[in-house]
Amino acid sequence: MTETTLFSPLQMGAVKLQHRVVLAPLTRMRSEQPGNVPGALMAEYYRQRASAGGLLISEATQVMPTGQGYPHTPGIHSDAQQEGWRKAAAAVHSKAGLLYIQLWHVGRISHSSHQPDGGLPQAPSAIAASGTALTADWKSVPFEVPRALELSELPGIVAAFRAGAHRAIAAGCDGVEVHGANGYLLEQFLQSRSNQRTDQYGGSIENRARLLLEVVDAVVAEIGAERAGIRLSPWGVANGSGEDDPAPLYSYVITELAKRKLAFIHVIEGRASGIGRGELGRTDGPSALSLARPLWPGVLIAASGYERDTAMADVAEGRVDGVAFGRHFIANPDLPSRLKLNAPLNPYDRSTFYGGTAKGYTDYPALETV
Ligand code: 8OZ
Repeated sequence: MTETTLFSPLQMGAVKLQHRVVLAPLTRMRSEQPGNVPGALMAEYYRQRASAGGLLISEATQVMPTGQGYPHTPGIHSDAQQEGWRKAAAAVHSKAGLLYIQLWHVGRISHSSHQPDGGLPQAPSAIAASGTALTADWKSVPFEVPRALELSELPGIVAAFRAGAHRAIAAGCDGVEVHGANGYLLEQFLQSRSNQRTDQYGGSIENRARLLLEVVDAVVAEIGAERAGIRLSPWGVANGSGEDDPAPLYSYVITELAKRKLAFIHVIEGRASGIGRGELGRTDGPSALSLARPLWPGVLIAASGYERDTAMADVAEGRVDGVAFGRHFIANPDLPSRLKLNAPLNPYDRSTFYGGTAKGYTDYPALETV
């Protein structure tokens, strides 16, 4: 039997990947205004990063206006946004790549300036996140105390994720990833620090996992499990998230997800907790991969500060099936071939990660032009 490597093909639900180098979902805040519409610049960014049989997971994309938490993040709830994603998907397909849309609701990580009615962000409970929100006019301000969602509002949120999945496929995208990580709404429900509800969506692990599983079931009913994945960050600390003992909670969640036969689970390893905010590199924490592997028989993708050698080793040793790269993929549009060739990587410029223009977005050179 030939050894499985980072460059071996992989059947993942409905699609066959030709290698295992995945574009991680990366917030870049460059959608067109007004309307948070993916434009030609975004299509070009994804086109540059596409490769034959290579999986690209889109930046987090709000499924409803109240689910937005940052300026200029794209949505997938309007016809114009769907049309924008159609152009991005076509651009990726022109290079035989695959585009999955990450479906997102930020919950309490919003600010009233993003809310359509100027009201408070919504969350499981009226508990503010620690840290600062980024307002619609790009100012950092302390998080507001969110409004606890009424029980009667939850079906609307589930329906918005379902509608987002429908629009993603209607736009020609290949699948979706439900954002269940990094302190956003679905994780706020999962974790007891942000969920103090006393109804059937709070308290026990089963209750806290209910909304996330309802969202997954709705997405699966809409587009099929073979086109749906989910991202989780069991030991993450982003956006004030956290669970005192994540293992029992996430063991339950992953066991339930296994029954649903999703195309993939995508975990953020604890060593990159707080990813997007800095250069964390701890290696002493518990491993989401070790937790998930025995409970999850399907495709497992991981992200967090991977380099070529660690990615190659984790795949070769069977710890993971695919590896998502963020910062290196920002700076290297042709990352899969660079890794295959063991070519040098362009350095990334953190100052252009969020917002702005083509600078630091579509102007990183590919290998031929270096
Ligand atoms: C960095 C900045 C803004 C949003 C995440 C969607 O952490 C994000 C995000 C990252 O999942």
